[in-house]
Amino acid sequence: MIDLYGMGSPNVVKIYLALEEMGLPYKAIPIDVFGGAQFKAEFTKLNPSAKVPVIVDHEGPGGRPYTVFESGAILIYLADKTGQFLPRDGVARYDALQWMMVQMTGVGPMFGQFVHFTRFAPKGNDYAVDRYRTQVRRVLDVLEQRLAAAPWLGGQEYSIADMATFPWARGVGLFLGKAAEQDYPKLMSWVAAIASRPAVVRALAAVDDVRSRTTAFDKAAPDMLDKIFGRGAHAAA
Ligand SMILES: N[C@@H](CCC(=O)N[C@@H](CS)C(=O)NCC(=O)O)C(=O)O
Repeated sequence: MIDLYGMGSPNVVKIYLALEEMGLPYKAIPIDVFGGAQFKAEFTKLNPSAKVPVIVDHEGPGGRPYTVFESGAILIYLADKTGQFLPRDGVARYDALQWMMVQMTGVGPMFGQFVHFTRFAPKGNDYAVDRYRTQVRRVLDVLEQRLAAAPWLGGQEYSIADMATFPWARGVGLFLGKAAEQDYPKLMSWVAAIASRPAVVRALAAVDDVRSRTTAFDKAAPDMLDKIFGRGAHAAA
């Protein structure tokens, strides 16, 4: 049994996708991030960086419980544990890993900052909004070109690179406006193909459930948002 600590954010959605695709039994343990649960000692014992997702695999290496944090590390761990969705060796393994790293270092951070500055920053911060919109567009162009050359990000097979990237890519219309989807036809058909997988349908239903059990971002207390975003009384000197 695997415990999944999380809420409904894209980094956590990746892990729901992997657990459902791999057929691993798991228990979802809601962490109320917008209520500040990630800062409690019982959680930082699991992840000193105070972020979700985290998994605890009760049948880890050597048959002992093992804790993994960082969504990319969790995806590799689960793929290696089950022998699924990441080739064991050869160039196919590194193709999938490098495309997964494009998500970890490009798609996730750039979308994350774009959403932060459009949704949470005081109005008028045009420099940051323009910078991160441009970076989001740049990395989406890279994905579009990749998917013109190969059916899946890693190449010929659906892999953890696709699972990592789907949670933000499906939000292109939501975050950039519906018309933006027309700029990425290959990416949008890839999103549709993934969304129709039975494991993905199950995963997204489980995500809806955890969302209903955690505080929504627009219901967070103002001081908690300041703490999470490191601003106001919580800004570093
Ligand atoms: N690089 C980390 C990022 C994790 C992350 O940023 N998690 C967010 C939710 S998506 C979080 O827990 N935020 C709480 C906070 O910043 O206090 C990963 O890929 O797992």
